[in-house]
Amino acid sequence: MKMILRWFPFGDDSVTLPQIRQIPGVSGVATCLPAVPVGEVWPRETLAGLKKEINEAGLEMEVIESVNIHEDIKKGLPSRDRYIENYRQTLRHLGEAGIKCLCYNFMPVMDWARSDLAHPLPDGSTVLSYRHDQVTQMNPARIAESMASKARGYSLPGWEPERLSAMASDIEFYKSMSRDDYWKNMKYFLDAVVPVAEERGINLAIHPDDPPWPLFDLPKVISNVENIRTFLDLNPSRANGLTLCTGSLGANRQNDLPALIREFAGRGRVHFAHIRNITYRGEVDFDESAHLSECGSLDMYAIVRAFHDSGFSGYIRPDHGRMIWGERARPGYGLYDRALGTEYLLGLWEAIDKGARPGTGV
Ligand code: DNO
Repeated sequence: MKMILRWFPFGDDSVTLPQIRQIPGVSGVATCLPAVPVGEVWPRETLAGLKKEINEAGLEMEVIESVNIHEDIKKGLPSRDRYIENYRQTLRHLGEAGIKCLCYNFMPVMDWARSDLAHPLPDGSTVLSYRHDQVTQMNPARIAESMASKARGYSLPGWEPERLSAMASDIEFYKSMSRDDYWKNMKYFLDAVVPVAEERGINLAIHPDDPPWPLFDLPKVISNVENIRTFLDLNPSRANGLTLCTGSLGANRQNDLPALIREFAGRGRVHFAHIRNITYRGEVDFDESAHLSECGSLDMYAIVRAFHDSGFSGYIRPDHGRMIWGERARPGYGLYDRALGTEYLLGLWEAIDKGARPGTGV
């Protein structure tokens, strides 16, 4: 297992590489090239320059989060082949840059959604929160506006400005598409990119839908044990795997996270873990919370233990943290609470690991 932190390059992050280097137990970062328009090839020179910068700071660049997928691929339009070819070329460049794991998502129109990016908690911190009625009462453009207004000037991953203008018409488009066709488009994409990923030694790790239920009637397909099984069977290669995000999948109370982890990590199909806690505020409402079990509704010990017992050897990152101690950062991605979360997760891991090996435990 390797512990990493998400980091945004080219000055679009309040957190610096030297700061990340000082978090005990963190070996590298998950990063991206935010300036490349969705669908275009990621240039090998830019990747090489970024790798050099990260390596010189004493950290590894083995994970990318994310190379977003052009909407034409999800829609199955004839133009998809050009974008898929670009994706294949990007994978080759990522391989040359030493990337081992690529996190991406196949959510239509929008990535994650929240109703508030600075919801106050009783301890004086703020967190991302989700109130289903508020989200569904807004149209996507209003959600985007409201999220951007609380983003403190940082870009919001997955809410790139170029996607926003087409949102309303894209939502209309998907109304006429069956779930079956959506799966077919996913398989078409996977069958084209998985062989290149295999050849370049990259594990693909799809991120679950966040929240894990349909919004605006859009198809949502990576949200529970059944549809994840279906997804993995679309292309049986080990390189076709998952980012197991406990906060996303955990938002649906029906999802038994430890069981899910044991099944999919046990099959060697989880390559990346996003570990965070949430507090249920209703059937489909939640606040994000500090990582500690007692701060939220998820049992973090059971989660980390399920990863450990499954022989998980991929990457883990603490996921969104609270905004604490007066920090001003991209919502969810400050330094302080993610550093606290990292140490807590590493502490759980060490205790479980030593307990599991006779003679080294308590
Ligand atoms: C939100 C993140 C997502 C994730 C993408 C992967 O904070 O978890 O934006 O990076 O879904 O493509």
